[in-house]
Amino acid sequence: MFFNLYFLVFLKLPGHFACHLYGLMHKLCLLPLILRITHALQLIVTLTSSPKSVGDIENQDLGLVSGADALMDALRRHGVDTIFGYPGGAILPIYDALHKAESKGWLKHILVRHEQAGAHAADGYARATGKVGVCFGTSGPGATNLVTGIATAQMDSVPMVVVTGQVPRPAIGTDAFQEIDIFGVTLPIVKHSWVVRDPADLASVVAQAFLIALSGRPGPVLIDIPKDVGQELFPYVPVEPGSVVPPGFSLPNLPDPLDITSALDLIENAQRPLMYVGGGVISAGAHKSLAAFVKRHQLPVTTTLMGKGAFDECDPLSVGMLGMHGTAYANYAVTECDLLISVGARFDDRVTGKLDAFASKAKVIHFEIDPAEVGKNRRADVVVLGDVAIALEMLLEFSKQRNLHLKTSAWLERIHEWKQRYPLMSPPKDGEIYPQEVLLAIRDLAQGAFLTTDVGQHQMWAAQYLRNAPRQWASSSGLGTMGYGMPAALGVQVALPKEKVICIAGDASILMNIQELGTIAQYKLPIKVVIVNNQWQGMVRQWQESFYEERYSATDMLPGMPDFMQLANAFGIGGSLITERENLMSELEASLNDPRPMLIDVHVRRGENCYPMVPPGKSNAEMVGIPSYHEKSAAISRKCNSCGTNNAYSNRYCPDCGNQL
Ligand SMILES: Cc1ncc(C[n+]2csc(CCOP(=O)(O)OP(=O)(O)O)c2C)c(N)n1
Ligand SMILES: [Mg+2]
Repeated sequence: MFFNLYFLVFLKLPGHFACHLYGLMHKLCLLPLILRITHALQLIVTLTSSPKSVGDIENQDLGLVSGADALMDALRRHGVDTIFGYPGGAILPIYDALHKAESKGWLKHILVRHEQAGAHAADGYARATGKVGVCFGTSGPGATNLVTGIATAQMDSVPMVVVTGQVPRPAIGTDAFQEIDIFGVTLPIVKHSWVVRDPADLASVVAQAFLIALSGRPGPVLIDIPKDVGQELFPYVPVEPGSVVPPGFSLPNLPDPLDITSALDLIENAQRPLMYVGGGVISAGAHKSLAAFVKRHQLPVTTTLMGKGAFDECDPLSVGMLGMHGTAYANYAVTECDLLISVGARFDDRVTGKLDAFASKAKVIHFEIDPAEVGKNRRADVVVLGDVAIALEMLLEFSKQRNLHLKTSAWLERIHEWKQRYPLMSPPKDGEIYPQEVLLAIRDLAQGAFLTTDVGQHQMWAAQYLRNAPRQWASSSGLGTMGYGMPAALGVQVALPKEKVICIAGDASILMNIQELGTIAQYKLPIKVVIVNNQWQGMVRQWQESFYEERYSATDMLPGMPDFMQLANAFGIGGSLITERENLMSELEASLNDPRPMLIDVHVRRGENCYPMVPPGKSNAEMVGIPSYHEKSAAISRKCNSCGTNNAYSNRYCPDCGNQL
């Protein structure tokens, strides 16, 4: 058993360096000693922490400061540059301090039009940057409006600090105006939470909040601050980031070399290994180590919806996304593999389908940071607990030392055949605009863009057809929150003003946070919102068609569908309506390149279904909606100029190397 090394993780050393250092210390038996010293140093820092100069607060010789001013100082010390929020009575003292902080240029506040959107914006900011997203809301309805955003972040392990105003301390428990026990309401959906009853605790709570939100498996934390705590003057003592270690808190252990060795034993003996990669690889910044390992050993890689971008989907080793709407070849690969190497993924039911049929021929290695995930859905033969970036570096180093040579070519050839036989559907080239075509057009026109999505068929098509780098994809995966896409895009664009940000929206989802067009207009955020408009709650309609004998209960969005162009106009942003196939490319190109915020409404074929699909309760191999081999083989006729493989004629992109045909 090994000990935590706070300093390695805090310093975020490059994985290979940490790995060597770790090995060396291990050899010299220095680990326990160093641990004790760092622990002691941390305690000393905590107790004697002398404030660094930030803004005016220190210049007042740490005289009396309001709780709200102390909060601003503490946030600033933790590198916060942007807060998304909405004010109200109980949070007024904090907004007053924010006003001062903003005028000094410490922080920027983005006024969203609904607290839920503020939480999603903070979430988008965090996913795109890897930093903690911060949002504010007032007590009562402001706080309850945040709940969906907090749950969305919790399900997808997104680091967030949520600050809510609360009624004054004497009023707590009296059913006071706008009193809600938001601490109680959110208990199951936060990583940790506090009600701050003494302003003197604020600095320490903020330090703990950031530490907890970011460390280990990231997640949202909540700080509930009664109004009078924000108002009270007290002798403020600033606390430096990372200098307060909450009771019972420990950073994840470093991966155990013995587990890495056991993992390599399994990998060495596998005939048909498959890497199964989730969002943990992105949040750990482990994508480079992953690529180095899989390329050296020629391992095929499938990614989850959260893991999209963790491995280059244009690489021949990629088999794309697996699961309910994954590629046929990923689902066949996971069905046939004899070793599944899971990295930062959690065997979610949308991935596994029928659990006992999932990778049923395979042994499992589980690289995981959160002990609670181990064995939760699928028993693993080898578990490597700890930071996956360090674990993958160790895996690579150990495999080099062992001179490991895997023979995966026959297995890769088999996967290659599946890719050729069962590529993703290619939309016809005439008639109505197919929704898939919209995504293919965006792929052509906006390479390198940051992408966010709403929830539904368009989300799955976006996952299937679009390509992105790590942190360039934000989609509510675990909770599946309609209305996530546009506010998340807003958060991404605020964080990265120079980047192209595109929200792929559904016509039903977009209406759930449509008011954010106002925020986009106010801050002139040049986001492009593309509505894949099938005038249905398409995904639910598909289920009704497939499993409820076409009884379309409450899913038709045509009645009451707004004129999105008039809406864009009313909010003062650009609009573009695309209804004809001939105009799709040219109008989309013009709109995506327009410097203004744009609402782009593309009318697509109404009843199109999203395939492949693993029906509920079925195994991944039982997916429906893939063309038969016979149909496909008749059409194989185009050679890819880049990698030379034969392709179905209708393919726009080579499923093998990702190049345009
Ligand atoms: C807040 C919320 N309510 C309900 C659902 C259930 N749901 C999942 S997809 C979907 C339809 C989405 O329709 P749209 O946004 O038009 O996307 P499409 O499937 O048509 O592409 C619904 C209602 C959900 N995921 N989130
Ligand atoms: Mg729709």
